[in-house]
Amino acid sequence: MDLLGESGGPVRIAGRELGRDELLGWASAVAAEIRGADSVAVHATATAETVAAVVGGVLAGVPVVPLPPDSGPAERAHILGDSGASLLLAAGDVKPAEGEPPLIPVDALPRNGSTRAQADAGDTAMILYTSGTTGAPKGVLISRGAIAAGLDALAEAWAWTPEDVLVHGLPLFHVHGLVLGVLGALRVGSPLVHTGRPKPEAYAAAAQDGGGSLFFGVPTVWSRTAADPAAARALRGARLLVSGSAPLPVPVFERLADLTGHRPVERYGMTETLITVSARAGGDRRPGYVGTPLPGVETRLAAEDGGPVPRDGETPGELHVRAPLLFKGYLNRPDATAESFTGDGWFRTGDIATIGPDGWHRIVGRASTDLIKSGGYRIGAGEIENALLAHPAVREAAVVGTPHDDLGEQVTAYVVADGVGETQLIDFVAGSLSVHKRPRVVHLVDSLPRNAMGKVVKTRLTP
Ligand code: MLC
Ligand code: AMP
Repeated sequence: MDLLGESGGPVRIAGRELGRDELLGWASAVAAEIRGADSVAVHATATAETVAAVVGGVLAGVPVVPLPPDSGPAERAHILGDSGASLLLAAGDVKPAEGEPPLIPVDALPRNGSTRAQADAGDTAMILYTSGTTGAPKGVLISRGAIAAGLDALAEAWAWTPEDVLVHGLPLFHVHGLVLGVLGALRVGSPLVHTGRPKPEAYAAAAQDGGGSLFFGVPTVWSRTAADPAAARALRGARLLVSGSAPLPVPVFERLADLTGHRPVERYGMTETLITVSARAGGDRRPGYVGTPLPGVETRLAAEDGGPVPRDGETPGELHVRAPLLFKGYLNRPDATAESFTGDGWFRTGDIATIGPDGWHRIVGRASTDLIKSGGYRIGAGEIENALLAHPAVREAAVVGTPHDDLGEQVTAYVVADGVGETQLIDFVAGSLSVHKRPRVVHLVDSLPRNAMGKVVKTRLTP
C-alpha cells in the first residue's frame, strides 16, 4: 500500500527547497541502499536529509527508527541496540560511534533513483521510541495502515487539502512533527515549510512570506506566540492553528483567538495511538477540550475497577481507545504490550478524561505521576532517575513533573548526593540522554520521603 499521495508540493527545510520529484528521486536512491534491511536508524535532525531518509524507508518498505539527534550515548545505544537497526542514515559528516551500524551518507546519494518495494498495510513503517513510567524508552511499532488511517482521518477532520501550506518547526522524531508534520503533508499533497526551531517570529514569517495556512504547534509554541502580539497577528491570514501533544491552557487559547482571529483546533494523540480525538475545521472549538473522536475511532472511560463511567462530562475515568490507527505493540516487550490492552481489546491510554453527552472529550490528567509532559515531550521519571543514579556521587533520586508556565510541566529532581552541584547534575543528564529530558530544577536533599515498604512517596516531596 502507498503511504504517499500521488502528487504534491515542495518541502522547505533548513534553508533548502526540495521539489516533489527531487525528493522522490532522492528517497528512491536511499531505498535502493537499504532494501531488504530489517530496520534502519535515521539521525533525525530537522533537515532535508532526514526527510529523504524517512521517505526512503517508506519507499523501500523498511521500518525507520528515528534517533533524536541530541540523544546522549546511553539513550542512543539503547535505541540502536533494542531496535536492531542495521544501517544508520545521516549526512556524511555524522560519525557513527564504535559499535554503531554503518553509515549511509544520505547527502551523497543521487537524486534520480527509481527503487520502490511492495509493502502491505500491516508492515511496520516506523519504530518510535517513547518513554514509559519506568526503565528505558520502548519502541512503538507503527504500521503503514495505521499511519494511512490516521492521516486520512485528520485530512477529513481538518479539511486539509493540497491547497494548504503546512508550517511547523517541531522535531522530526515523534508523531507530531514527523508522522503528521512530514508524512501528512506528503500524503495529502500540501507543501511543507519547516521553520527550524518553532519560534513565533518564524511562524509569522512563514505566514506572511511563505503562504502558510495550516500551522502545527505544541502548547509551549502557542503560549510563546500568544506572548508575542506582533507575531500572533501575522497569523491572521492562516486557515487553521492546531495545538496538541499536551494540554493547551485556556488563557493561551483565548489570547491566541483574540490576537489571531482563530480559535485553535485542539487534538489529542499519543505515540501508540497516533491522533484519535480532535476538534473539526468546520465545527466548534472549545477551550479546555480536545474534541470528539476521529472517523473510525471508538473511545470509552473506565473506572479504577474497570467498570463503566457515565458520559456526563463530569465523571473522570481512564480513556480507552479502539481504532485502526493503533500501534502493533512494543518491540521486544510482549509483557508491556499485553499490559497496555484490556482483556476485551481496548488500548489503555493512561490518561484520565471526561466525555460529555455530546461526545466532547476533556483530558484532566494522567493515571501515573511518573509520566511528565514538558514542552510537549513525554518524559518518564524512571529514565531520568536511572540517569541520575549513574552519577557516582548520587545515592538516591526521585523525579517528578512540576507546573511550569512555559513548558506545562518541568522535570524536577530530588537528589541525595555528596559533593556535586545542581548544574553538574543537569549537565550530566543532558549528556547521557536527550537534552530536553534534563531536569530544569534539582533539589539536593538529605533524604527522600519513604513509606513503610521503603518506597518513595512522591506526593510528599517538597523543595
Ligand atoms: C540547554 N541546552 C543544552 C543544555 N541546556 N545543551 C547541553 N546541555 C545542557 N545542559 C540546549 C539545547 O540543546 C538546545 O540547543 C537549547 O539549549 C534549548 O533547548 P531546550 O531548553 O530544550 O529548548 P526550548 O526552547 O525550551 O524548547 C521548547 C520547545 C521544545 C517547545 C521548542 O520543547 C519542542 O520542540 N517541543 C516539541 C516536542 C514534540 O514535538 N512533542 C511531540 C511528541 S508526539 P539547540 O542547539 O537545539 O538550540 C505526541 C503525540 C501527539 O505527543 O499528541 O502529538
Ligand atoms: P507522546 O507519547 O509523546 O505521544 O505523548 C502522549 C501523551 O501526551 C498523551 O498520553 C497525553 O497525556 C498527552 N497529550 C497529547 N495531546 C494532548 C492534548 N491535546 N491535551 C492533553 N494532553 C495531551
